Amino acid sequence: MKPDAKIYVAGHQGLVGGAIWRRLQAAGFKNLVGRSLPELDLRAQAAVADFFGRERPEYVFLAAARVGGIRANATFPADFIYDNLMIQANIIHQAYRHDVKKLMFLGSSCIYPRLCPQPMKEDYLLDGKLEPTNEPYAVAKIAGIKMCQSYNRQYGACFISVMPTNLYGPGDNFDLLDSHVIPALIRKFHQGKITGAPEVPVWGTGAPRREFLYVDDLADACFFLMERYQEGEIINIGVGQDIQVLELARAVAAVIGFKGQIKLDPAYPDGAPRKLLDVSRLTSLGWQAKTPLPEGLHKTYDWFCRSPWARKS
Ligand code: GFB
Repeated sequence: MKPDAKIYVAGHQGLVGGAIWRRLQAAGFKNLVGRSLPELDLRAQAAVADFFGRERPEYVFLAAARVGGIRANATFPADFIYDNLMIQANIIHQAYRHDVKKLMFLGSSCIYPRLCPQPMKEDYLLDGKLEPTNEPYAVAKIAGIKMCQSYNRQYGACFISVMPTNLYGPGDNFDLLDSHVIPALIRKFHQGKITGAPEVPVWGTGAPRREFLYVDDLADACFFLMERYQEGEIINIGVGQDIQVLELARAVAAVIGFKGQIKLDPAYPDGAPRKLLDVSRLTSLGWQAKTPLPEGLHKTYDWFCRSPWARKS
């Protein structure tokens, strides 16, 4: 990408899009385009066509999506499949129609089968049944991958798909019910600390294992791959290490200074037993995550304390 290239970051106010925007700015790109939801509803076909016609971006990062944690996915399956299918179909199709030079589609590690071998290689896509708590979201993301590959094959487009592992960091959603595990735990332990609660609930059995990538590392990997990766094959982005949910809860409690008990609540679902990505394709290209989990948790907690979320606690 040339320094004056026009780059559209779809979802630039979200966790991922915001981090990609910061990374591009740090690299000196000034011709960045973003639209908030009130300015442009990406589910609306005509509005997206009109936007591409006016702006004519040369590069697109497709980081706009409806996202949420295990409970949000299980509670709003229609929203997760509809919004994501519409957003990505509109953007991918208009990127083709308006000769976008390169597009990056951001997927998710939940595209892989629930019980596939660990760590999960890119080749395991569509090898088995998906995790039921997020199947509609995963199906939408798989459709996005297949759209990119189909436009490459039929029209010679350059649309690449990257699969990030579970993410966290500044700008995350800290809603107690609909967020992912790290922001939920940060807010719960913070509340527990300031109210002096004797215990804080942690959903599920605490046994599942997850891999967590700091969002600025993800943005760095996306920038790296946008410059260097041209293949139609998907590529995983992760750290190559995972942690049990109970261990994670202890680590978050330690960062925050919560001294009470952790109370597991098995009435809530565990979701997939383990999600660890095989990142050898990415490391062989020369990229590696930089932020260890404790450092990322500290940075995220600092951000949380300065955000309006802390005042809601
Ligand atoms: O982060 P999370 O919602 O995502 O949950 P998934 C991860 C694990 O943490 C699950 C447990 O085993 C949860 O039961 N957990 C413990 C909690 N306490 C909490 C809590 O207070 N809040 C939350 N949210 N979890 C999502 C998918 O699955 O991961 C999405 O539903 C997406 O589609 C995303 O792929 C990355 O890893 O289970």
